[in-house]
Amino acid sequence: MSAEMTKPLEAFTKSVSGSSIEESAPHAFWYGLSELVVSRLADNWEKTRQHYRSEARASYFSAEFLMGRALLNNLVNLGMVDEAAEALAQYGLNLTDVLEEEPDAALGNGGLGRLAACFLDSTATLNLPVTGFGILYRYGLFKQTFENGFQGEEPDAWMENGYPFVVRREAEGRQVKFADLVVNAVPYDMPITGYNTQNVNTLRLWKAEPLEEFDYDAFNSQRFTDAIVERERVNDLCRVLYPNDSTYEGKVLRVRQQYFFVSASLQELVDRYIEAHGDDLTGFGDYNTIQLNDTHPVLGIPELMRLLLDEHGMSWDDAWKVVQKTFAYTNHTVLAEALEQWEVTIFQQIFPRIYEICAEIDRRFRAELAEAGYDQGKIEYMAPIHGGRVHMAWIACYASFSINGVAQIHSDILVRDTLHDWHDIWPEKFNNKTNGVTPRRWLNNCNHRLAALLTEVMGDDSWVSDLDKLATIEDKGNEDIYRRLLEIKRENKAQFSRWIKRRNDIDVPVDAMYDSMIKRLHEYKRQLLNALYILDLYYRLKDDLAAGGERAEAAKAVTPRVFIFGAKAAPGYKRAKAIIKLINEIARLVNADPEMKGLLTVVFVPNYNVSPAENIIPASDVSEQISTAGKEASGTGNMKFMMNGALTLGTMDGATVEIVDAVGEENAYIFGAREEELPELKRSYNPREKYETVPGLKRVLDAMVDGTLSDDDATGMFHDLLASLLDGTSWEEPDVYYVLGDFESYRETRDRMAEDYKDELEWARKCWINICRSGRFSSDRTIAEYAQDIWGVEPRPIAG
Ligand code: GPW
Repeated sequence: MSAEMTKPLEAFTKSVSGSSIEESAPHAFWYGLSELVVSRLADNWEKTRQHYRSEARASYFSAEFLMGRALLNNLVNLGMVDEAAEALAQYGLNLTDVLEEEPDAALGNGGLGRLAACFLDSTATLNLPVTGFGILYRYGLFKQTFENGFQGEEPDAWMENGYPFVVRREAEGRQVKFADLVVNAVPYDMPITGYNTQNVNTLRLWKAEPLEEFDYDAFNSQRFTDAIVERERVNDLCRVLYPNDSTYEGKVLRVRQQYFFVSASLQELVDRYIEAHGDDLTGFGDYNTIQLNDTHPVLGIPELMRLLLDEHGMSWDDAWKVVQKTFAYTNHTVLAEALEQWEVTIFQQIFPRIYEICAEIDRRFRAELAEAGYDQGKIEYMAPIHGGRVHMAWIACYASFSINGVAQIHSDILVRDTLHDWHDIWPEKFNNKTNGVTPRRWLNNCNHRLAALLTEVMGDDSWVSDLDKLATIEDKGNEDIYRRLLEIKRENKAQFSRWIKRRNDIDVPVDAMYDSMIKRLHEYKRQLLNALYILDLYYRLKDDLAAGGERAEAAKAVTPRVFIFGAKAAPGYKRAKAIIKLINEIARLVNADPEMKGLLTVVFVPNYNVSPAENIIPASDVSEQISTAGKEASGTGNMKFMMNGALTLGTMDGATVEIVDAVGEENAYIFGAREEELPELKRSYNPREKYETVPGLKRVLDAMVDGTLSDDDATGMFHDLLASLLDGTSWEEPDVYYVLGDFESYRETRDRMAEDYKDELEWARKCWINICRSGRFSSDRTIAEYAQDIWGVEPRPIAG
């Protein structure tokens, strides 16, 4: 252990005052260690910044970066884990406890934000000149609580007690101007380290601050409260992450946030270009690609036009050429409710110049299409501005040179349906980039037992930065390895069980099949289908036990199951909240039944986030990926489970299609209607008939409203849920997501899966195949494709 390590730690413990050393020690050590880590990477960070300065680069613009914790990942990347553990041991602390002190940086909602975080990790590991740009929200995604089974929300003031992994860069601030407000944009940089590489990339998060702490004129002229109000208006800008996943909310504050961070980022990119290449900006797009993470940063398009036209005197035609060389757009959903459309009046009020530019883009678009002979109806539909709204996706499609979906099936649906008019005109823009996840966080760091086994079998740890290498050890699978896999899974379950006991005082048995569904709560993801199965299984087991004899014996011999849920509902999404309450009620019913003890356990992990996922995934046997086919653009949790040796129970949707392609249908459990079958199936679909005729369905659906499961009367939320399945509403057909349509197929497949689990060696063999074939789902593969096909950037290692 080096003296260098102990010194800062000592300094930090000594600086703790007011509270007993035992209580404050883990947090103080977390803080001290984190500061030490940042100081150790500072030189390479600065070197990397300089090294990237004048060459081609890519910028990843995203309103969300769901980073999770930073310390362990950085300790691993800097080779400091043993050193840190030894130093802490001297003070009677263990590293795990210290790591648990770190708050999750939850500056994102779900898959889209987590994807951005995995991508940054890969850019550093691949030494690629890529920078992330986003917003430093003061409050991340809300903290979820359960009160009598209902979701409650609390603010997540994640930085309030200090956060060493962002560095304020005062001198690099910019101003962002709105019609009614001018604000300072101050960058806070987060270092992004890679595995086995020296490069340290940057995530730049902008914070809005008042131009001066106080408006002293207002202050001095006794308008004290005005001065405060103005200051708070500025602080409001970055105060909170909007908690909607895959739905847009047309709030002025949200559009301000979007403009704020893209304007600051673009000003910087333009200035940096001028520093390196002079003030003729016609070549800007040769050196810069900006990847738009969905439509949230699409205001960057008119903003770059504004900078080129108004601040740098370029002509429209030249400026537009630059824009069309610069932007690339990633679409992450085909759900209509997610497509951002802003009221024209909002734009006119808060940035009239941006509105003017959008109107000119719209005018030229219409002229261009009319010239090419398109009919007025089509032009009107595709126009950037129509029906009193600005359509962000249409601006993105028009201005970008690349448009990509996030899994093959999703990209195919974009071409065929969602964006088919654009594809007709500009087919060359379209491409697919199947998502990936970083194997550092999602295997090496969160599942060290499995990581050690893989390294042992391979003879080195090269798989950590080249996951395709796992394919080379597939044929080393044998009984010994399968037994060790089973033992690792068991230890991970024991660890999960201790973690959830400590965190939420929930008891979970270790010897059971762990079946997990962790993702945002959405009707299309169909947590409700999962819940209906569990309730149906419960009733079947109860019947069998009551029947006695052979039936009871068979019931006692079923595979013991632990059903794990983790999910946040958007605070305004009533049906999603009803489903959370329903699952909690089913959990209460099942867990309280003495006959079910050890057989069925239902756990809803509160406040699901990145670090809970790191505990759940390595312990899981079954990965629930059960969205209505065609609705989940990709999914990324599916890949994390696969890497950790869980088998997929899923529909043919998103990247699950490609997982099945990789492992073969015999090494996954696939059920339900296919995307291409659904339109026909739905034409003659009658959910009431399913309710009447599918054995068991009536019983579980009735339980929602006959008092068996209670929504505590006041709300009638379970009645609404049931009605959404059976009756629909004036604006929606019944059971839009085909929950009852897929129920039988789901039940049959899930029952079979539980039976198959009993043959543990055969099960483990399937797990091994899943692990060894997960290489293509590394975000390193995805990022290499973005770099090659879209960004035109090459690795630029600072060393060697
Ligand atoms: F609606 N996704 C998300 F497309 O997490 F913008 N939040 C979002 O707001 C959107 C998409 C948006 C998810 C997709 O639902 C998921 O299928 C995909 O794997 C993920 O983005 C990353 O591409």
